Amino acid sequence: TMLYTGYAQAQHRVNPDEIKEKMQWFADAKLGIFIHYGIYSVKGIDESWSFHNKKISYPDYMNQLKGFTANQYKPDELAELIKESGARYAVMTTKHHDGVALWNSKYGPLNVVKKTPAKRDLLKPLYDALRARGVKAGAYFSLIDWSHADYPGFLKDSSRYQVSSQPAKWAKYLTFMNGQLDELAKQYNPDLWWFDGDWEHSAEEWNAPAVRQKLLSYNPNTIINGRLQGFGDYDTPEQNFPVSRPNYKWWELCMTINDNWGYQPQDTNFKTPYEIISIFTDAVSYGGNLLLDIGPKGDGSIPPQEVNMLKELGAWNKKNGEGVFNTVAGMPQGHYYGASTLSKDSTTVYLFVPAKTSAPVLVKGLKNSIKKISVLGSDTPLTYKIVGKISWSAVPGLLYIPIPESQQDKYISVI
Ligand code: JFZ
Repeated sequence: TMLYTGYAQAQHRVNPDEIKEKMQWFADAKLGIFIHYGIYSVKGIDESWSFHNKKISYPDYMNQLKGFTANQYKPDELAELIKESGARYAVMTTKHHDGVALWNSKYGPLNVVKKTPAKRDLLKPLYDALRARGVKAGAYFSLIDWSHADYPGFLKDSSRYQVSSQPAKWAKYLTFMNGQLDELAKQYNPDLWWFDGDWEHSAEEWNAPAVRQKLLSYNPNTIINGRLQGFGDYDTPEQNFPVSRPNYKWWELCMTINDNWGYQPQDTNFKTPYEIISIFTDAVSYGGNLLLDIGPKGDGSIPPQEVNMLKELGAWNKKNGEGVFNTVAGMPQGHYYGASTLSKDSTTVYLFVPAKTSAPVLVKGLKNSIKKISVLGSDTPLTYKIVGKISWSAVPGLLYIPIPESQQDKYISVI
């Protein structure tokens, strides 16, 4: 029996050396906000999966189109909230597995402009508002489209066909899908593409290398997530937190604030700010990013608990962000029993210390001399003690740092 879980690292078919430059903003960004917004938020049910899993009939699911007003959808306020959280990029669901596009696609009738009372493009104003604030704009796009007549149907339906048995039908689907990708690329020029649903078909069936090439031809600096059957730029260990440092250079943990991606009123299992900040700093200490999800209500307003979470995160980042943004992964395990990061020039170590820590923090195996130890947000230097230093040896000894409670953060202090 295993006492621990890992996560399966995706196969990577892109040479990291060739994408290093364009990946720099992503490596420095650390925090992104994921937005799952779609007609599923009208009834507050599972995005797409509810009809796929037959919890609701397909017609009843699509009836939500009629109730999708987006009349409280305020892209400027949303972008402001995202900016305030400290996030440097946001990823918006342009189309989920249900096939409902959030822009006025000329490919097929199923979009919120043509089919809902919202009657307008929901992407453009958000992307503009984000960019106006220096926040990168990402597009989530589901490769799967369970509403399209040429797609091999719902997973559980007997109508599902094999691509190899109906190549012409599949080719029609790919034309449609690529048409939508062209529209998104031309109209919004995403800084990042967040593909989803690649598991239903192989790289060959998706034509994944061609999709990648096409998007890069529109924008050579665009970043593509890992869910393109290995033809993406970074890894995505969803919900499962990696217990050791992933060996692919760039990765992003995506996570919900409660237990669902989209808005669901009965789900009140919200993580606490402490939990989110510890997950966030843990990810950063392993060299990764956190993509934290919010699910606007059907009318577009953001649930108050999520607004509050983003504000708490923002306040924490304002005070402690020096230890997070533009840093690199911290010390290998064994030096310190917790998360740490390093400044890019390797002159500063940042230690993350949970609130109300009464025992002195212990750091082992430091090589360099110490200039100063302090808590972010406080000017008073901390006193510390070196134990076990042998005068004639290069072994640096143990460093003990007591942290007065008066100087501690209410969630996680950065030393
Ligand atoms: C997918 C979607 O099906 C889901 O609705 C949501 O949009 C989420 C962000 O992405 O779900 C997944 C995809 C991959 C894993 C788990 C759920 N995974 O790799 O563990």
